[in-house]
Amino acid sequence: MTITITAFERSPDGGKGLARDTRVRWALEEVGQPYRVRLVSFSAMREPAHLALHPFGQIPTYEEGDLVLFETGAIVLHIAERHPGLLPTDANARARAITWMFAALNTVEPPILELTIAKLLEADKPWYEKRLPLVEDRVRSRLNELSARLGDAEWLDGAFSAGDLLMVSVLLRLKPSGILNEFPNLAAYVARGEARPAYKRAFDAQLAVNTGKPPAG
Ligand code: GTB
Repeated sequence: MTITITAFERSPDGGKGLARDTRVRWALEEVGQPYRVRLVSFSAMREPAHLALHPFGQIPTYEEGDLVLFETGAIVLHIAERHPGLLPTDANARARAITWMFAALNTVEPPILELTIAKLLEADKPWYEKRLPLVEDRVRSRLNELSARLGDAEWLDGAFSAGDLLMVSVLLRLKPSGILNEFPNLAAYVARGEARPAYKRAFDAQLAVNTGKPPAG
């Protein structure tokens, strides 16, 4: 059955792979499932046709026959449950990998998002300079804990899983801040994720949309 996802017609990051369709593309590339991409403009996202797919008028969405999904975490979990490659077969290891998916989205991403939003929307506010170090320290505190848990392991719990896919995706948002480099094992972990052929294919595909140039190779 054909899989169709939605992505920004023009991503605000110009193709740095930070919009959440990259996470879904990456998951589909990891499991080797072909997919189509329907590009949507900001105005089309508010239209009834898109709101029928996504109640909050956002991307990404996922369509497969009669099934329509929104929320990146749910989409990646669906892909991982339907196709081998992103979740272990052992029940306990599978449950732990899913735990890492939730940890990435519910525990690690919120302070990172707060930092992104502060830099994007609050830089002209009188209290910005005073607040920024507090927000950055909340990120550092989470990274410190994550770094301690990862140690010198390659991935969070055994083989690469959907938990790593989401954790790497979340940490990638920190690259421009330089904070990631304060944690060499996390920086290396992110680099390992970015080096995966499936990630490269996903990244190149979303970059091609945003630059108008076809993916290399
Ligand atoms: N919880 C939802 C999910 O995980 O799927 C959140 C989805 C979401 O935030 N979608 C964003 C969106 O559609 C795009 S990814 N925004 C438009 C709107 O809400 O009207 C967030 C995003 C956008 C842009 C960048 N960037 O340019 O760097 C990074 C991340």
